[in-house]
Amino acid sequence: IVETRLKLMLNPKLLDGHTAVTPRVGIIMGSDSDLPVMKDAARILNMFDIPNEVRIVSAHRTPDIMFSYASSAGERGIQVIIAGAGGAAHLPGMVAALTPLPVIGVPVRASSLDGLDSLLSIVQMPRGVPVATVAINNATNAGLLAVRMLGVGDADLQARSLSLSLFIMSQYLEDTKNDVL
Ligand code: RP5
Repeated sequence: IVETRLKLMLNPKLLDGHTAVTPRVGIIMGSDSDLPVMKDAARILNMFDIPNEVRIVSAHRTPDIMFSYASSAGERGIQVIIAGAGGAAHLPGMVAALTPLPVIGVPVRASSLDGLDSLLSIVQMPRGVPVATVAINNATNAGLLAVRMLGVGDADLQARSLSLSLFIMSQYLEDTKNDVL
């Protein structure tokens, strides 16, 4: 595990789906243990061919990297940041304090408190530093919200993102049909 973590930190591009294109969305997370949850955001963006990058950036373990990532993201062409973290989940809020870009926070269920700690750490931001918080472990919604942000002024992207939302909801209704009958 340690070797994999080191490899990802030294070669962050190993995580990317689109390496040749300028990413429009940055998907960051406090640990590679958040990846199984956070990959859903990348999956949604990839469905729309929206270039994205995935990085491990920890507010606590690598504060310098977090600072330079957040303060340079806009200059590099990033338009939306999706930040996931668990436990004392300070990453989305600290990033939002360093960039004018919209930040979407994903509370990751990582500890014995079942994700409530992550949710409260991310959602209870002070006035003036906005973070759009999605449900615990719901990186799919973070991806969809990023698509909707990028879709402002882009009717085609708006129509496609609505279709995908409707499709996901219809799947959910299908999956839960037996629970209500
Ligand atoms: C947070 O602590 C991370 O975002 C992760 O959700 C949690 C546990 O991290 P690891 O100990 O698995 O690296 O900073």
